Amino acid sequence: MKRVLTTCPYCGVGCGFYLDVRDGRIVGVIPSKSNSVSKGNLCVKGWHAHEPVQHPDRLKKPLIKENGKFLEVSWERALDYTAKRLKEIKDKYGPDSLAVCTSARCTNEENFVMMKFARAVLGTNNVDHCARTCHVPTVSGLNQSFGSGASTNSYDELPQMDCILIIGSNPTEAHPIVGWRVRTAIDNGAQVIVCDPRKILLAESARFYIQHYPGSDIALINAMINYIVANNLHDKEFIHARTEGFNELWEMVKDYTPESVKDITGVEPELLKQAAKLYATSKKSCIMYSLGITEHTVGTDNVISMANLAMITGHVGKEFSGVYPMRGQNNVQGSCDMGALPNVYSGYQPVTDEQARKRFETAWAVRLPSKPGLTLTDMMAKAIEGVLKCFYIIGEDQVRTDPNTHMIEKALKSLEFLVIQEIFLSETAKLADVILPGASFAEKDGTFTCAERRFQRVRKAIEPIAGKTDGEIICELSNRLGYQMEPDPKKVCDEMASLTPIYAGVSFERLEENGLQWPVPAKNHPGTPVVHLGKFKRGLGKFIPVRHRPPAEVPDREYPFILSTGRTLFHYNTGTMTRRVTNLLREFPRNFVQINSADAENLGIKRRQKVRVKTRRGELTVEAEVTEKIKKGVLWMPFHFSDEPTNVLTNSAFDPVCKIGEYKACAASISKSNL
Ligand SMILES: Nc1nc2c(c(=O)[nH]1)N[C@H]1C(S)=C(S)[C@@H](COP(=O)(O)OP(=O)(O)OC[C@H]3O[C@@H](n4cnc5c(=O)[nH]c(N)nc54)[C@H](O)[C@@H]3O)O[C@H]1N2
Ligand SMILES: Nc1nc2c(c(=O)[nH]1)N[C@H]1C(S)=C(S)[C@@H](COP(=O)(O)OP(=O)(O)OC[C@H]3O[C@@H](n4cnc5c(=O)[nH]c(N)nc54)[C@H](O)[C@@H]3O)O[C@H]1N2
Ligand code: SF4
Ligand SMILES: [Mo]
Repeated sequence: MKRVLTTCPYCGVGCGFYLDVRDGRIVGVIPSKSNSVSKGNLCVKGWHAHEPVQHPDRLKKPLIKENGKFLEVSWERALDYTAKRLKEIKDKYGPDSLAVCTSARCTNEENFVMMKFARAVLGTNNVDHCARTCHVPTVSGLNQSFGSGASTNSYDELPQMDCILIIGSNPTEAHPIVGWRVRTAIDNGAQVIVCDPRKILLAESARFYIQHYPGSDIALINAMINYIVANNLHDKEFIHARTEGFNELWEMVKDYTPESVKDITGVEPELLKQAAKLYATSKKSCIMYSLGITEHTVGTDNVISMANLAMITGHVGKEFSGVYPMRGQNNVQGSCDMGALPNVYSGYQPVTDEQARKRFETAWAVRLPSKPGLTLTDMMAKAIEGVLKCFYIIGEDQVRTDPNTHMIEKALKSLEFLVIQEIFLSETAKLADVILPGASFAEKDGTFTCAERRFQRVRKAIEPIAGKTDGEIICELSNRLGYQMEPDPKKVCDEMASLTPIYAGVSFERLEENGLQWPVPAKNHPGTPVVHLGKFKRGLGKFIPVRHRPPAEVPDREYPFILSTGRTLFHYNTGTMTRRVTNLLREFPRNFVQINSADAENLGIKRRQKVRVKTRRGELTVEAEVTEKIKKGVLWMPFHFSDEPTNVLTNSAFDPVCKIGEYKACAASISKSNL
C-alpha cells in the first residue's frame, strides 16, 4: 500500500490529507496531523474526496461531436483536430476572436501553462476563470485600499482573536475547517458578530447577530463607521500614521447614522451601535467576509467598505487583526496569482506594464499582446454579438454556475468552436465541439494556493485515468501549434518563480513540509503570515468613500421577494463531484428554497411543499424549507443541483468595476405549485 500526501480539491481552506492507494486504486483518505492548515481535521467532503475520482462516470476518451452526437476518438485525432480548428479561427478572425477559461480546480502550474498558452500561443489576453463569479471584487477592492487583494492574516491567529466580525460568510458550511478555528476562538472567549440575512450556525453562538437585507452592506458598514468616529472610538494614531483620505470618508459617512440606515438595512440602531463598539474596542479584532459581500453589483465597493472599517479602527497591518476574504475554490487564490486574468501576468504584473511585458516576451521568445483581454462576463456578451468565435474552457461549468443560464447557453451556442476539458460530462461539456478528458487532483503533481496565501503541494497518487494531465493536454496542443511548451510541474513552478518577484522563493523542494505563504521574494525568505506590517503594500492605506446603491433589481409588486443564493455543507458548487458521493447526496438529494415562516404562512405554503420560484429570467419548481432562520422578505436557494438549476433565476447584472454578477440579490416571486 502507498500513502500519498496531498491537498484537498474542494474549498479554499486547503486541508492536507493522505490518499491510500492499493493496486493502483485509491481506497481511502487519512487526514494529515502535521498539516498546518487542518491539523488532522477534515470536513465531510474531504473525507470522501477520493470517491468522485474513480467514479464510473469519469470521462475516459476524447470526444468529437459529429452531427450532434459525441464520438469517441483517439488522443491523436482529438488534439490534431482541436489544434487545426484553433489555428483556422485565429488565422481567419485574429487572436482576439479566441478566449480561454482556466480552472480554479486545477493546479498553479496548469493555470500558469494555460495563461501562457493564451498569451504566447493564441496571442490574446482573453483569459479568465471563475474568480470573476466569486472574489474578483476582493482583488479590485483590497488592491485599491491596501495595494494587495488577498487575505491580510493567517488562520492560526483566529483562535486567539477577541472579536471576529463575520459578514456574508458561512464558514461552518463553506470553509468548515476555518469554521472550526472560529469555534475554537469562541471557546477561548472571543466574541463573534455575525451579519447575514440568514441565521447561519455561527449566529447561534454570536454575541451579536445582525440580520440585514441582502444588498444593504455598505449602508450597514458606513453606519458602523459613523458611530465609531462620532463616539471617538477610532484609532487616530493609526489613521494619522498609516492612512490617507480620512476626511473624505468622514464627510461622506456623516450621512449614514445608525438611525438613518434602518429602512435600508432592516436593523435596529441600538444593535448596530453595540456591534460597532465591540468590534472597535476589542484589542484583537478581525473581519471575515465572503460572497455575501462580493457577489453584488456593488461588490468592489462592499469590499472597500470592509477595508475602511478595518483601517478606521486600526485592526489591520498587524498580527491578530486583519481582513480575511475567504477565497472559495481550492486554487482560486492561485489561479489569480498565476495571472489567469485578462489584465495581469503572474504576481499581478499588469500586461500594460512595458517592463513586465518585456520580461515575459524575453523569457518566452514571443511578442505578447499589450491590450488587456476580455473578462468572462464580456466573453459571453461578445460571443452573443458574434465577435468571439472560439472558447477553450478547462474545469468550469458555466451553464450551471454563471448567472442567467438561458443567456449563457445562447452565448456558448453562438460560438464556432467550443473546447471543454473536463473530468465529467458537465452541462457545459454537452455543448462542446470537442471534449478533452482531464485529470483530477489525485492524478497529478503540482501546487494549490489556499485562502491564507499558502502554496501547498498536490501529489500524484494514481495514473491519469484518461491518460493525460490537464497540463500535458495544453502543452500537446501548444506543440501542435508550433510553440514548444513543457508540462513538467516542477519546471513550470521554477519558470513561474523566475518571472514573478513576489513568488521568487517558491520551489517544490521548499514546499515539502507545510508549504509557504506569499510573498516569498527570495529562496531564503521564510514566507509571510501577516502582510502590510508597518506599511501597506501601496504605502498609505487609502480610505475610499463608498455610497449605498441598491441591487440592480429590487422587490416590486410582481416580484416581492429578494432571492439570494449560496452553499450547503454537503455539496460543492455544481455538484459534479459531490453528487457522485452517496453519503453526500443522501444529505441533500435535491434543490430547495428557504422562506421565512411568516411569509410562508401568508402565502399558505407548508413545509416541504412544492413551490414555484419565478424571476424575470426564468422559473423553477422546488421544495419549500419553511424556517425562522431567514429574514422576512428574503428567499434563499443553493445552486448545486443540475436538474433543478438555480441560475435560470439569477441576475447577470454586474459590478461595473470587476464585472461580477449579482448572485446574491434579485427580485423574485414564490407561489404554491400544483406539480
Ligand atoms: N460546502 C461547500 N463549501 C464551499 C463551496 C460549496 O459549494 N460548498 N464553494 C466554495 C466557493 S467556490 C466559495 S466562493 C466559497 C463561498 O463561501 P461563502 O461566501 O461563505 O458561501 P455562500 O453560501 O455563497 O454565502 C455566504 C453567506 O452570505 C449570506 N448572504 C447572502 N446575501 C448577502 C448579503 O447581501 N450580505 C451579506 N452580508 N450576506 C449575504 C448568505 O446567507 C450566506 O450565509 O465556498 C467554498 N466552499
Ligand atoms: N447561484 C449561484 N451561482 C454561483 C455562485 C453562487 O453563490 N450562487 N457562486 C459562484 C462561484 S463563487 C463560483 S467559484 C462558481 C463555481 O463554478 P464552477 O467552477 O463552474 O463550479 P465547479 O463545480 O467547481 O466546477 C468545476 C468543474 O471542474 C471540473 N473539475 C474538477 N477538477 C478538475 C480538474 O482537475 N481538471 C479538469 N479539467 N476539470 C476539473 C468539475 O467536474 C466541474 O464540472 O459558481 C458561481 N455560481
Ligand atoms: S474544509 Fe475545505 S479543504 Fe478542508 S476538507 Fe473540507 S472541503 Fe476540503
Ligand atoms: Mo467561488
